[in-house]
Amino acid sequence: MHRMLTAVMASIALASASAFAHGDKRAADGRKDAKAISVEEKDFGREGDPKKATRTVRIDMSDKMRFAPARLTVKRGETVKFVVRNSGKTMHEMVIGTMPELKEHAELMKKHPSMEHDEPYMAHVAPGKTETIVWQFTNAGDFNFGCLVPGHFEAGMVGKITVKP
Ligand SMILES: [Cu+2]
Repeated sequence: MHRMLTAVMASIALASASAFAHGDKRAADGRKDAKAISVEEKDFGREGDPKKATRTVRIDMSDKMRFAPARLTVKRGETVKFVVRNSGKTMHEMVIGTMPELKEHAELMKKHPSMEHDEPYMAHVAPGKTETIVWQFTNAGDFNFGCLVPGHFEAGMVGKITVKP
């Protein structure tokens, strides 16, 4: 996969982080939407087609280190458009995943705080800004989302998504 090449080169500098080589999906002009929808399948689903989003969920992130709402329930197969707003004064991010993945990733972020990564299941949101994630939940189960800015996850910036069969 050619788009992995830059990530592979970057991971030479971050050899210990190679398991987390994040592909840069942005086009040369920086537009995230210039790329096709990823077909990569995760336990917690896959990138959704914005045209097929059946539901919009607004998530607020604050300097109280909380997501609001922090819990939601979706149906298996549902494509959700998350509109993620940062109402705080520091950087926050929403990263969807399984709890073990998020914990591992949070540890990695502490070691490499400036690590750049961009995947369809994450939104890095500057203060006062709003970003979107479109995600299709293809498996039933309990999943999570967290802010992996160093210290935030540990401070309780974590949420739960229940996917019903
Ligand atoms: Cu945060």
